[in-house]
Amino acid sequence: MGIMCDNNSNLVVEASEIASNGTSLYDGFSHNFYLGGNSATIRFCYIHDSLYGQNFKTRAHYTELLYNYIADSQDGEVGLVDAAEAAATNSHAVMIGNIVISKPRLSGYNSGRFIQFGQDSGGQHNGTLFAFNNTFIAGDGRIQFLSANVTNATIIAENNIFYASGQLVGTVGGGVSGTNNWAQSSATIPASFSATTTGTDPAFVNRAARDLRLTKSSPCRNNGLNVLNYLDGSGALHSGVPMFEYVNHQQNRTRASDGQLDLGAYEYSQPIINNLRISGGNAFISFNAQLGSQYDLQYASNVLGGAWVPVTTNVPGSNGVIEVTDTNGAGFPPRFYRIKSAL
Ligand SMILES: [Ca+2]
Repeated sequence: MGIMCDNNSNLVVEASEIASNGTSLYDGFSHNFYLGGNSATIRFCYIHDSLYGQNFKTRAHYTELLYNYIADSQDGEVGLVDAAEAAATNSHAVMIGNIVISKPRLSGYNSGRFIQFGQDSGGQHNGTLFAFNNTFIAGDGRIQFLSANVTNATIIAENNIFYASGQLVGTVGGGVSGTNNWAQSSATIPASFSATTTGTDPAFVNRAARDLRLTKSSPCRNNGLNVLNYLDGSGALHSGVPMFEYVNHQQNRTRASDGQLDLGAYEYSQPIINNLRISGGNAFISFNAQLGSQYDLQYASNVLGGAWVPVTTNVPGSNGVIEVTDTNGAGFPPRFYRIKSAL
């Protein structure tokens, strides 16, 4: 087992890597997380490669999974199941801004389980899983992304991306509904899902390398609901609008905002020049960059019809502010700058 606790309350685990736990001696029963009790918040964590079980499993009353990267379990990515605590009213869970990826699992293990909300020991689960702005990637088409499997367990999915399996829903329990999600054209879209965007490709930066940020042409841009609400374990209403993004690994950044939420765990944002300063004869231009992109700084003497000329090209991005020098740039008549991103 990785982290196990059967009676936690207000547990917070953040910015941690929990990986490669489990033993064949407890095949299917040893997990990276196995919690129970009242409540837990897991955020900015890298939870992966549960060897013989699930990546995250809990029997607690209330669970928050926020901006985590959960990947490559052998038997299920997220299991939110039953115990006496989950039979109480308001036994909710919320997942915001997570990247969840499964691998093709070995024979003998659960090939379809991705996110299960309900029970596995015959008890009740009285609540709703609220899943907002997550990016879900299946290891193969056997995956059933969302399953609720007891009468009073329901799931509400909004602003998510479902990719690489057409089975958005497995068992429906008390009902699995959604709106403003992205799915492949070949997916089976339940009647309980509305405003689903479908297509062939969400246009990630690099799907094979698991860089699941959106490119400029992504159909997932600006299709999200801007108002998202969930209930906590006491039944209080909160905004579920994503405020952060997971950064590989165990880091985070503020999610950009352009007034219209994109689908999935990442908001597309164009680089914006945020400072220009002069020192000696040189000009220094700063902008917010992201790892994995490349940037060109260009100038023009006249923005109306003037030619844009590169100052420097292929500046590798890093997460944070980059400052580029235009040597002797202060010595010219009016000079205008722009940043061009490769993505
Ligand atoms: Ca947007």
